Amino acid sequence: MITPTYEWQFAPQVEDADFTKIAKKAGLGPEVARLLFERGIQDEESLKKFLEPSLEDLHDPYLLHDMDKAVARIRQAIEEGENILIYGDYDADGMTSASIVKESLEQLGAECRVYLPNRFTDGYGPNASVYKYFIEQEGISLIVTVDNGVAGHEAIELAQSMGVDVIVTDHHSMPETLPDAYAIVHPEHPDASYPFKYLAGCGVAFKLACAF
Ligand SMILES: [Mn+2]
Repeated sequence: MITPTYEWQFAPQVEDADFTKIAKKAGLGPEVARLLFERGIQDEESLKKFLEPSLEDLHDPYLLHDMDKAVARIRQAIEEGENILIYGDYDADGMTSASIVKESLEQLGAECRVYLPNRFTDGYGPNASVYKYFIEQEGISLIVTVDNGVAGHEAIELAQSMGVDVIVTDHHSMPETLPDAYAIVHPEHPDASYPFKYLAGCGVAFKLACAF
């Protein structure tokens, strides 16, 4: 049997004897201590926060751009019995995002359906012919994108021109011009100052659920 060997390489300047002791007390080896130190966890208090996270530590979801607008529009859709389409993505992030939003909205009494685009026939992100189909054939009057949407100008403008609001929730790179959506919830939106820019798509979806 071959025993694998790993050659970890560390930046030489990050070793900190005091922090290594603190980490050791918490049951962590010196390699983990160094990795954490390198990532900015450098004292007992921040180590405790990292090892024993609490829901209280979560950032306020309403710090995200347009969150209030998104929540108000979805609430209105629930009250008026509108048909909501959750438009996801075909990868792990997109599917988990869609599940989070579907389960949360259904708990609130929403009528919602999920569409996960087909990578080969629909491509990634908002697809104008899929949007058109759901609006014309399935009576959808509100679209919520998860893990996609911020670059879906054409399909979003089509939906909005047909009187259907699109709420974008996404984490992909912000294009220079944003689509003309009803609301854009994105951790990097320049008009808001959400404290953590690196949420995954399902992280943004989770924040929407938290807001409700
Ligand atoms: Mn993603």
